[in-house]
Amino acid sequence: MPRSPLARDITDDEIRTFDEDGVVCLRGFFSEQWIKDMRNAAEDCLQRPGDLHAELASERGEVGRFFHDTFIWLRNEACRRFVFESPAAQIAACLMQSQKINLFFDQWLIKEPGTATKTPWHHDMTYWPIDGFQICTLWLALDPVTAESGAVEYVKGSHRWGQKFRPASFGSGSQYTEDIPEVPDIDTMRGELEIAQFNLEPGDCTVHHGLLVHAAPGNLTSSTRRRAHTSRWAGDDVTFFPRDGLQEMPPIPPELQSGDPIDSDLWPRIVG
Ligand SMILES: O=C(O)CCC(=O)C(=O)O
Repeated sequence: MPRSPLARDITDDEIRTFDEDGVVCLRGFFSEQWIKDMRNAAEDCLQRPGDLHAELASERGEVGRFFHDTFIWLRNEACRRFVFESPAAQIAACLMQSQKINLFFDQWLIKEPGTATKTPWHHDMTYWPIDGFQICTLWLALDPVTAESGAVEYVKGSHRWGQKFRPASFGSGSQYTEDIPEVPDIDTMRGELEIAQFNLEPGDCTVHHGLLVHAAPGNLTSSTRRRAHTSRWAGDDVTFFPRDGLQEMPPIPPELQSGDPIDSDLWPRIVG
């Protein structure tokens, strides 16, 4: 399938920022047409959620709606086109300096106005049955995003702490059982850390590393929706690493063995 060319080259500065800080904000790479198509896809999925969706505010007994769903590309045509044809995979390849890129999965993280639910401090890698360092998430804003409406906060440089933390549940689940330390109490450490948070316009995105510690406030006081589509991308060094007590996923292709590259129908190669 044809992929949209990048609106401009990713600069050396942006590659360095992603490498050193673990997060970079990129503006203007996604056209108005992508925003329109993905907004329509969001409405479709909010009305017809998939088997892996969750209503996280309700699960926590909190006000508002925090909608989460994953592997949407498998059933929604616009999301399928987005992961195969939008600039997202190419951006991931450039930032991670990777020859090949596999889609790991895509996800909605939608916080409607009046939602109290915060996203807990966590990093992504330990939720997933993979190993390696070249893994990132592209978080695409479909609405204007501010601290008030739930802009994600990122602890700069935490992807290089050399530590893996036990996943924190976004809802009421308790499936995360891996015997590794919990994320430290970042809120009490704010004075010692550098924390990045970006105001975004629709079509802007952030790209963060799979080991970067991050969290997000609720969307309690703004009157703006916070519809985000995330796509998770794996590079050259990522291999299959199954463990117990991880994020729920569709059935994993039986041919994959621990230590294999993840190329498969579930995790298709998009670049390279
Ligand atoms: O959007 C959020 O609330 C959290 C984002 C996040 O955890 C992620 O993209 O990995």
